[in-house]
Amino acid sequence: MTESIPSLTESSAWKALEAHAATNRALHLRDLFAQDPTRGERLKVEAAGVYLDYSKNRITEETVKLLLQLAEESGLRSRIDAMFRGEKINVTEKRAVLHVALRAPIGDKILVDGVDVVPLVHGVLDKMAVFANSVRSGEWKGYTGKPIRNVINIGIGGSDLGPVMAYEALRHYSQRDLTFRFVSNVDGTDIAEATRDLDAEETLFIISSKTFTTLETMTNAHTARAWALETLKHSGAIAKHFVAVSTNAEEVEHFGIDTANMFGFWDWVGGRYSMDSAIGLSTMIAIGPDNFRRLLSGFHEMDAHFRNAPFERNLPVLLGLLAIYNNNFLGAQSVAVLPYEQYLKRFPAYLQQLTMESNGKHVTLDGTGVEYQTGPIYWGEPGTNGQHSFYQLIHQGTRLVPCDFIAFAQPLNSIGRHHDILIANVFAQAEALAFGKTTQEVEADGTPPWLAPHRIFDGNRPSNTILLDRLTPATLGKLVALYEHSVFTQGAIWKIDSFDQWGVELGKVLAQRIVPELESSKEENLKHDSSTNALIRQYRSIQKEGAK
Ligand code: G6Q
Repeated sequence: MTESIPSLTESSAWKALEAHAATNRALHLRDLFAQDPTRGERLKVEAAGVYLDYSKNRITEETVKLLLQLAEESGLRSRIDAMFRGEKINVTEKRAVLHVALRAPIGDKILVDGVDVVPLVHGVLDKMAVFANSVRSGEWKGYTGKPIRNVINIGIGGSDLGPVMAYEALRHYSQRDLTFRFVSNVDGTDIAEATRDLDAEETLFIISSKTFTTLETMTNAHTARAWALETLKHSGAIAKHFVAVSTNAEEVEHFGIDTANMFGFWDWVGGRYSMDSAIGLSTMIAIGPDNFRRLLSGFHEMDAHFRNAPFERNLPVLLGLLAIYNNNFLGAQSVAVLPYEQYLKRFPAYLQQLTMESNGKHVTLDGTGVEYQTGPIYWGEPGTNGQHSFYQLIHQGTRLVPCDFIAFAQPLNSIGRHHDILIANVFAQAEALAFGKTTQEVEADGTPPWLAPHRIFDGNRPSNTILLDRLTPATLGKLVALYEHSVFTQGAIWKIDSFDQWGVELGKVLAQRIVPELESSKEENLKHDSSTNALIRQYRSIQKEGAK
């Protein structure tokens, strides 16, 4: 039982923000910029090598003041301290939330139930480094004596999205003679395509699963084992071709993996917050232990900034507060994440889980239904591709879609004018969204009156621009931590548990019930609703036809 908590909507800051937003609705970014020529230089924060321009939001200094007041009144400061102290702030699962301990430097002390976890974290990192180096150097041999050339991570959700995003993001730094693949879906196509052109003698599987009981992962792991044994024949080969990342040693052993080749983590690491734990083993093999430590130091730099910087200069706090303003006071339902960096092509998918699994909640910590919108929908694609597909709706549609533009000043592949063109586009998009194109401007172009309405851009569409110097392991760590803590900030203000995920349970349970019904040839009484029953019958009859 958790004690009841005060209503957010009754707080004076919330009420003041409601009144403020009502009067501010008439403001246009064109006017805000015209009235204050230094706005773009002032409404920005630069810290930990990250430049956040938030001036193109529909806000004034009063808005920021009220949002900061909301943060104070919501007890954000004490929530941050509680997380860093290792308190069990994941109340429904009675767990500490300590992904920040995964990147704490040696010498820091973070206690969970009286035990300092920092040496444990570094112990696992060291073990990962030895293993990663032996695979990278070719010293680790497969069962038939060949070095490993292919690494396949099998995992799903938090045990997949972080590794695949980080691999893609840091591909520039990866050892190019190794092939990396990521299998997550229980759809057999995923594992079939991942293995079809590989030689089992040169392939290493990393079975990444915190619980080691997840249906999709275990189904894929067993298929991988059968695939490997088809070539390698002997069960003794498993020890050379399968390693595990898990918290469940018993199940790992049961699967047949030597626990000497198991890399552990802890129940205080949530799946979607685990890419920098042993779940990052594939990342470490790809980029090497030194780069992995640089990634961790980037995370840590943002952690320290989040913990120590005053809220008015605190990047994650501001990003979170702006998201709250757009969501709760301007009625925006989503946030578009638009990285202008091809290597970040999986970053929006990664953020979807981080943000939506964390903050897609309908009750507060004490179980009371919320009276306000919680987590917005995060979505996106890399620029400039998105400009030629869905940006139309962002510019001229009827919905308000706040955008987070992410860009790097220096390219990793410097080719001709590509980078200047890329960055010109990102700046231009934010400019176009904010300022639009007026009737006069359209008419001045010589547009005939009948066409003019179609060519007008209202503008006043909010965006943040996040600019970093260069995509490196360290800057990736900073970027991920920035969003992790922005999610934390929003969840703390909404008073929800950002660290549980009960919403994914029901479908899993129902699927377990339906599997045998699909496989059964008996016409037993199906006890679902009429729609589900009919779908099951239809599936069976198509299957039967196919089998003829
Ligand atoms: C993340 C979720 C979820 C989890 C997967 C995989 O926060 O808990 O996405 O990561 O369900 O779970 P396992 O790692 O236990 O296989």
